Amino acid sequence: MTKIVILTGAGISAESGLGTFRDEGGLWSQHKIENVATPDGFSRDPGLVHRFYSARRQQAAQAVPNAAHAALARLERDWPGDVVIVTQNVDGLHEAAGAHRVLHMHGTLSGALCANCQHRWTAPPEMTPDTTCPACGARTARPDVVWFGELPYHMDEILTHLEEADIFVSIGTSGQVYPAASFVQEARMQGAETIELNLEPSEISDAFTQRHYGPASEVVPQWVA
Ligand code: BJW
Repeated sequence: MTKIVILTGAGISAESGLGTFRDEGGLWSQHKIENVATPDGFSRDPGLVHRFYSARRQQAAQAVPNAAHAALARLERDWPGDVVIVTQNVDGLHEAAGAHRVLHMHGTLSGALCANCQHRWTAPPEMTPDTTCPACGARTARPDVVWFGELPYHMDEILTHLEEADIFVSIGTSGQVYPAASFVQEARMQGAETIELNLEPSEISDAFTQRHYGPASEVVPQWVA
């Protein structure tokens, strides 16, 4: 049974209207990473960080999956072997398209996490520094996402999937953020075929044995077909 492990990044959701990070006009050209995507930035100005994530949460709630998300959900349903999607994305578009085996390594916009007692709950559309934790009552609610310097979620499970992968596919990610950027090497070490599907060659495109470039809504359905 052939096992396919798929890594997705912001590029797969770009055609659903959600901005990428590092493309021209992307989120990191409008906001300083150290202010909105680090624990220190949150400590300095939680209001700014909550505004950044509340706006993205509301935007993601309006977004609909595109043909690339739909193709992966179809692959998961129809493939006779195993298909696992590891996403760096915090939107819920893979699930909205019908995928079930999705590991959100950088968390989700729909989640809230208490920095005091680690309780998790569904985030309201808008959070502020006054949002209280329903478990401990502290005003220490934060988005349940993974910032720089924090350990991504599901790492043990992801590494096991990579060890078992026959095919590793990377879709819509710039290959600039670790540990996701090293997954292709992990998969290669196990002898997997490695495929990059992206708008353009990424920072790590040389590591892939097959490469196809173009918008995800075109190259992903073509690859799945
Ligand atoms: C299209 C398209 C279309 C456009 N169709 N394609 C020095 C060396 C090595 C590592 C480090 C280092 N210093 C620090 C580190 C570690 C650090 C890191 O990687 N830093 C780098 C900047 C160097 N990493 C961490 O801190 C991570 N934790 C960690 O390492 O813990 C230690 C550890 C881990 C494991 C084992 C043991 C120990 C945590 C990283 C957290 C990243 N968080 C963010 C924010 C999440 C919440 C949120 O969404 O706000 O995650 S940052 C941001 O980048 C977000 C993304 O998931 C992530 C990756 O971005 P992505 O998805 O690749 O987007 P872009 O914009 O970069 O690229 C889009 C791509 O799509 C482009 O290629 C386009 O061409 C393409 N595209 N339109 C197809 N239509």
